[in-house]
Amino acid sequence: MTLSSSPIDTIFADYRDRVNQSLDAYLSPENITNERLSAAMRYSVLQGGKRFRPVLVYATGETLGVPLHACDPFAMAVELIHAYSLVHDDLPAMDNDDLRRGQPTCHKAFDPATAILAGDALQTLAFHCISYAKTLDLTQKNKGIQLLSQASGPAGMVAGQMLDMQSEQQTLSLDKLEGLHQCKTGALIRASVLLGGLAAQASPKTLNALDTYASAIGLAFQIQDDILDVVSDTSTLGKRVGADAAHQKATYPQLLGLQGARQRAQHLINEALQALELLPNEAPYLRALARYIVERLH
Ligand code: GRG
Repeated sequence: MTLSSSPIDTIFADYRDRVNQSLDAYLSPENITNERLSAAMRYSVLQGGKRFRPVLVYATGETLGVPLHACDPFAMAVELIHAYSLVHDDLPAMDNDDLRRGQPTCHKAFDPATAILAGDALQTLAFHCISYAKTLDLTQKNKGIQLLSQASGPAGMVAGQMLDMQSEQQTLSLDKLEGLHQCKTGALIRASVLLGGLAAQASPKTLNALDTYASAIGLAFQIQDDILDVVSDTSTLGKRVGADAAHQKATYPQLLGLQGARQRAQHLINEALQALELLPNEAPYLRALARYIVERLH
């Protein structure tokens, strides 16, 4: 892979193909005996998606010189958690969305009860896939499970989702909105980078730098998502068509204006790029991913 000549989608196509193949095999109908559950799980994971979180795992691992196969279980696990969160987030009791990635949401294509169970099963498999990994030692498995459960559970994504629901129809302060998004979106993005560091058995100094990088890009990702919701018709079509009018949420553009939100995202990306200076090499893939966050159009 060369960075100078390729757009970001091409650069990271290898990583995306790799995780797609692993997920396809892992979710093979032979491994999941209930046909309807298997179909709903495969539908929710294998139909599109940028694979941004697995790409972060691989890019971090490769930056630190670890073979990609050592990153596979973590790359799969973060995507499984992400997929579960989207299935549950789309449910009538939450965001009540009809479309996801341009297709009917899982509860529309199947039914809400099946979507709940598919999400539950995807979440369980994320931890299963780390604990059974042949490429990780016991310490890596244990730390990986700790990192992922913290990021996705009541100290991370689930708490963020709860705060998000509680904040509907309210004007939040910027501090509160950032705290909410650090949990809801940022925690899993941060964990993806740190899991790449764990696969590479990175030093505490390197993990610290990765943490600063990852926390900054996690928040910038959400700010850009809010910006895209305002400026891009396709983003709106993909995510908000079925959303209930009552589910109006605070966003960065609302609080800071479009220009202010863009500036905040760029500031965070600069902070992330600066943190990478502490790594043992120039980390071109991680730099490219940070820039991609504020340049992406979907
Ligand atoms: C249900 C516990 C629970 C949590 C849900 C992440 C989340 C929490 C909800 C998603 C709501 C949302 C659209 C947030 C904006 C940022 C975000 C996570 C966008 C979707 O991620 P992408 O852009 O999606 O990586 P793809 O489709 O590319 O995988």
